[in-house]
Amino acid sequence: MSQFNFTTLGQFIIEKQSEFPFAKGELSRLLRDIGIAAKVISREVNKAGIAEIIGDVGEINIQGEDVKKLDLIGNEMFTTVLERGGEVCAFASEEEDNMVALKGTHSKNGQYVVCIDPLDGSSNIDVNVSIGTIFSIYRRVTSVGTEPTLEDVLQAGNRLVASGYIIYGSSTMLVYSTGKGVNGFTLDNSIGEFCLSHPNIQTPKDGTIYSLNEGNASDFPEGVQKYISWCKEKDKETQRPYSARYIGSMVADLHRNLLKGGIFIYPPTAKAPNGKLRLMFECIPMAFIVEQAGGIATTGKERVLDIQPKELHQRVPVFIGSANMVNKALSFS
Ligand code: AHM
Ligand code: MG
Repeated sequence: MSQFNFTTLGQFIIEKQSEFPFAKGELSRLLRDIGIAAKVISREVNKAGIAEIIGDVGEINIQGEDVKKLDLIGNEMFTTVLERGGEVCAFASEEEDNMVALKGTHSKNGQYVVCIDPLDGSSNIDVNVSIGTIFSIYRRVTSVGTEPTLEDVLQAGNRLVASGYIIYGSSTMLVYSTGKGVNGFTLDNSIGEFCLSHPNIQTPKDGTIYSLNEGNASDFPEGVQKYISWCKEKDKETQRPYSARYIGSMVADLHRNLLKGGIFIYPPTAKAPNGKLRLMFECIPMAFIVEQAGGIATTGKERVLDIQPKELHQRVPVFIGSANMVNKALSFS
């Protein structure tokens, strides 16, 4: 293939629009806007080390600007881009207590609702370890032109229109799905474009990686403790012992497991009896991607995408990843 024969995210989105016969282009524009926000956040993430040199968070830097936390920058970036785009009427963010009705000129007429975790893996920001952005898109349930309500946001994952994530790692990648498979794009900084690098991602049915915060093991349910012990046993046929890999950034942990095959678990613990991860901002969007790639995502009791959310910041336990590995883990409980 010629080195000039690449597909950018923008081109790909437009090509795929024909798969939705009645699409008028709003979703395409929205996805393009998310891609733009991702590029700006990627730039800011790459500057993070330098920002520290010129001022600490909460201080005024030498240019007289407030030094903001990266997660707040991400939140502001998305609010601005979505408000200007006009396709979105309401937005909910891990950084905001309540749903935000957007105030752009066309926002009330927007058909879509976006949930976002602008910068996930916050404990890794200051130490140059991969972090990510997670997004999900729903169609509003209230009438276009009216004030959006919480009902527009609190929708089960099985009603998702699209979801995706951006990983700020050794390179920046955007991975998304509109329910017809999963595609991954790598940011080529030299041309400032996300280029299709991982078409039609399928996650292996089996894998040899288990990812969870084992420091909490004494607090885990018995079934999870037994599963971890099983992962560490020697067995040639099932390629055990498995490898333990845990970054502490959900996006990075799941991205690796998606490509290589693996299981990620955040079970209930004494400190977090419903698990730590948020249903709307982390579990649903990642579950959609993993299922679209052929994997499984469950709380241990039910499919993540079938949960009817009760509140914005609801937390749930999660077992997510390669189908055979998740089923095996569940067989211990
Ligand atoms: P955050 O939203 O405050 O960044 O927390 C979410 C992160 C996930 O990315 C990651 O999977 C998890 O917290 C790690 O938690 P722990 O440090 O308890 O292992
Ligand atoms: Mg988060």
